[in-house]
Amino acid sequence: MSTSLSHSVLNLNGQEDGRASPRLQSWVVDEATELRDNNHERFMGMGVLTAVDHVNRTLAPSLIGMDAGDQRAIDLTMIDCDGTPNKSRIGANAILGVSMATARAVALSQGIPLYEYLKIDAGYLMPVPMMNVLNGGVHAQWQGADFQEYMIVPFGAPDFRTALQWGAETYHTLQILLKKKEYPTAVGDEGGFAPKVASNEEPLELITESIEEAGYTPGREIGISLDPASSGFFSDSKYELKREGRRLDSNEMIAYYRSLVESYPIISIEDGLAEDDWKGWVKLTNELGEDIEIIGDDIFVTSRPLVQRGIETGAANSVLIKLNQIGTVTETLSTIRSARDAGWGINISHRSGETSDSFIADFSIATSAGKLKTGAPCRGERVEKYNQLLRIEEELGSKAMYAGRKAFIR
Ligand code: 2PG
Ligand code: MG
Repeated sequence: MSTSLSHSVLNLNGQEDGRASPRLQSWVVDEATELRDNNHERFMGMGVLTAVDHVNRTLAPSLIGMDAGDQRAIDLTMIDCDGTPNKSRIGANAILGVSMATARAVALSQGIPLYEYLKIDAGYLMPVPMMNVLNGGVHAQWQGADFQEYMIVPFGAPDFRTALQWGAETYHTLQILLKKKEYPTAVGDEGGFAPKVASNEEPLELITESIEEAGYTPGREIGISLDPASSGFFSDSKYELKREGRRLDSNEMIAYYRSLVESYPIISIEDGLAEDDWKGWVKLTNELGEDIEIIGDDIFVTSRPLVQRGIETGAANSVLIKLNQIGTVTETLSTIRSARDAGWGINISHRSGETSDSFIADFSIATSAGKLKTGAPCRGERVEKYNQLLRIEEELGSKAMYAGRKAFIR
């Protein structure tokens, strides 16, 4: 019989014996460091030979001989080897690579799927795809909307494959609509279109129209999720909406979001306020948290203590989970557990810079997250995650359950 990861996951979260690892508890601070060579002779400084060297010369000697099935011990050993709060010495890219490869290797050696090996509870919940069909902000070189991501969320579909179909149809309907309006349909970093819209509201109109045009009901079958990534346009305590020629404070931003939520089928807003604007987040959650999910990405950076602070202060009701923000599988699971215990929503996420690795597709099922944000149905590195979910759903057959609307806590 295959073993699963559950025992070590429970331990790492301190749920069984009531104690969290002090080593895990003490790590807070910033996003984990992605170590680059900084040698401008190669790849404009972005090479990773140092990180690779750390895998071979520092991590390997410490890990060889350990039980690969004890993910927690493997990850804690690497955390100790690094010795910094944000993995800046060895590099989170080195550490996470080993952490994920370890899980994959054990799954392979046991002859079980990765999602099965990583599974932390019963059942197989297929995630609702959150598909970023219109890109703005830095992902569109600040040429389009100020808001970074406009996602369609086909939660009303009966299963994942149908959800993907609805999403792909809506995406291509949007393309036709943009062409009609003489917008270029070149895509941004996450495969969504990146038109030079006149306001941050215009994409919402375009997307709602596309959902209807594709034959679906906005708000009942397909919702909209926003990631304004507002830290990117926050300065001197103001949110600068260049596209609209306005500078708003937190309260005005919240009022703006309220008006958008009342006019469009928005079901969640991620990073509606900046990562340093904690007071604003509490107000935002008080104001809108009963109606929609208020998701924290930059503010929590997948760090358990920061999520804990968010829970205690009521700064959000949902968290975005990115493995490479924190740097090990163990710590990521620990953060998920804390958020889930507090009744928060869980959103597993890709990065704008991605590879075709599909670990997060399996991970979303293993953690019963119910939602996976991984871009438009376009560009190989995004589509591969969706393809992996199709394969898994097919393999699971009647055991697969589509998370649908209940993936959303609101
Ligand atoms: C985000 C992500 C992914 P990035 O802000 O949520 O969509 O983007 O990887 O650029 O942080
Ligand atoms: Mg984000």
